Amino acid sequence: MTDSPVPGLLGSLSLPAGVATLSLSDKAQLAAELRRLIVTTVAANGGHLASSLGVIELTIALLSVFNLEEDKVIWDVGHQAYAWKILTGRRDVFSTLRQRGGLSGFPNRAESPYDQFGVGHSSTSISAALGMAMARDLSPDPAERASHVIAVIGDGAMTSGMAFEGLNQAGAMGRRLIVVLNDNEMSISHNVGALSLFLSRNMELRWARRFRREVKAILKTIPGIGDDMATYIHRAHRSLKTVFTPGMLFEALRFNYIGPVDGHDEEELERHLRMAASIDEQAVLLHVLTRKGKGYPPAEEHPSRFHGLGKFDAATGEAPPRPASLPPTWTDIFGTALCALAEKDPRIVAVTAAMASGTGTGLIRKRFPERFVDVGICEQHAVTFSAGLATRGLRPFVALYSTFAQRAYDQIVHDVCLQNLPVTLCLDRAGLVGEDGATHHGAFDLAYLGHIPNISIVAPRDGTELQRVLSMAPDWNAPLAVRYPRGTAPESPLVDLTKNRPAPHPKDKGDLLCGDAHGGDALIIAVGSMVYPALVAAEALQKEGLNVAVFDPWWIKPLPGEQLLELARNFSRILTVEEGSLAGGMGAAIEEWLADNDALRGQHTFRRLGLPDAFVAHGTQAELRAGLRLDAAGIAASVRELLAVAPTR
Ligand SMILES: Cc1ncc(C[n+]2csc(CCOP(=O)(O)OP(=O)(O)O)c2C)c(N)n1
Repeated sequence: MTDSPVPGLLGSLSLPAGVATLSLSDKAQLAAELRRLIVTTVAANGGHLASSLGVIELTIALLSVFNLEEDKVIWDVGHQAYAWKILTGRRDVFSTLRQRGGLSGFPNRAESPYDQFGVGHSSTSISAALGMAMARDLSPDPAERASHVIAVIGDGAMTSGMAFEGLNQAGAMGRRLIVVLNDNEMSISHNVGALSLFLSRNMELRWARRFRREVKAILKTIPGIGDDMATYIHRAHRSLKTVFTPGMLFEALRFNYIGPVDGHDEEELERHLRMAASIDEQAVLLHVLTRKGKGYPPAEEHPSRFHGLGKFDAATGEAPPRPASLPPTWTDIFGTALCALAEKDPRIVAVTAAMASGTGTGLIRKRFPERFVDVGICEQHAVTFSAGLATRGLRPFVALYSTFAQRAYDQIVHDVCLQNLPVTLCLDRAGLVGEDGATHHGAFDLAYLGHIPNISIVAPRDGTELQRVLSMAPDWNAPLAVRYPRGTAPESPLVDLTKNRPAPHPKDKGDLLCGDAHGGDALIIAVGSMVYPALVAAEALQKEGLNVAVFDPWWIKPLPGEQLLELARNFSRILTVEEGSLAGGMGAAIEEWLADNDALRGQHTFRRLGLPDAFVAHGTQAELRAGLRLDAAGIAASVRELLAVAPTR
């Protein structure tokens, strides 16, 4: 017996080893208890629900068949690993999921020795597992050499080029490796692309179906033999369906294919996992069919809504109503604005990488399906595909989360910027995203874009400015990046962009939002999400008798250089504030610009607020921002400190 706060069989087990000792009926009870614990925890904390519910039996089977002290399980993306966390030593602290100081929402090597590989971004599992398999084979330790390496990857994650790069090498290397393909026919939304058609449970080659229909129609017109021939064609088509199986694809890649197996039948799963483990000297792909949201009716019914969500009522599945007074989110404003612009401009195409709802491009998909493309979890391809569109006169808007666009760095450099193509990168979730944590913060986009020639970068301070920059984008004949954070946007009256296009913002000019350009006690240069907190800070400081100006450069690249030089002449205390990495960020660029122009002199004190040279963990956005002084109180405190420092230069 344990003294776990978790009731039932789950609470009484000694984990992880106890799972393998259970009978099948006990495992069914364990699965039910896991589902309950996961639903109630996610209802209280928010998180990824439907995917985790879909792999409960698979998780129990992995723990039953493999010896986790030796064998290594690598989860792809890791958003589905909640049962894994509970069963591998984190049951009693599972209530802290995604909370500051609590469990991470993803597998994390620092959190548990059973989390063999840190994840959050998709499609890394096969490559990482293959690396581990090679290391195992080189090991002098016989126990290690006998161990198994198992990658568990979803059908959505399998659409990424990186997964195929791993498969390609794994097939050729001929190492012992198990890839479990968790096929629930869903990415966040329905899965896309030719692979998903290939894996489809009702797989029927579309060309074969059309061929049958058309040939049959012709044959029926031939008197005498037509009917017999039509029956023959019908039979031939049925046999085609059995010949073309998903296994063919993987066998062509020199994998041993097993399946498909019912991923909710514990006994079958364990039998097939054992079979997979018994195959030597060849990589095995075990194809498992699961249902996203399994066992929780609201999630089974709405798997996309329950993919990742905030708090909700566990009994009903209903989320608390959104207060009417809450301003729209940045994502909503982006989606609405892009749709309105597309209405007027037939060159506009929206491209996203499996994130239609997350990026707000679902709207344009509905309204102009022919000008919406979901490429699957393929950020690199999304960018180069957009570059191709741009060469032919179209105006692609690539909507990606800042963190996932990291994948496409070379495509942005080589395919977009080097050719100076008019692709607009729309980087959602730029800055601290909150509970998803270190893997998901949009910390680096200013640093990874800022040094690329030809690109312009804007971080609008509110919804009005977001609509302004988006309105400018179709006529911007060069690469443009727009970054905006997760959450609601301040001061965001929606403009009907089909009727009124806001005036373009002048090039090389920023906005002095408060204070006097001729001087004062201090100057705050804040951008994007940090502008409004800076204004609140300035107001508070004003009440203390301090005269603090706030400048929004509007353009992060190219910076409004002349204006900055003039401001530096008039202010000796300067604080820059941005929600992005300090290294390579806006503050660094401003400091370089001023230094290169001999504008920082002995009397200057220059300080930067932003994200440190460390990965920021999870917590609410407000907690994380406050912890890094990226809120009004922190900015005001930093200005006070700035004023207390004697000039150093
Ligand atoms: C590089 C990257 N792009 C986008 C995402 C966002 N994302 C998280 S899970 C997911 C869908 C994964 O689908 P699948 O692998 O089939 O797993 P399922 O949720 O269906 O179990 C996506 C697109 C990500 N994590 N990483």
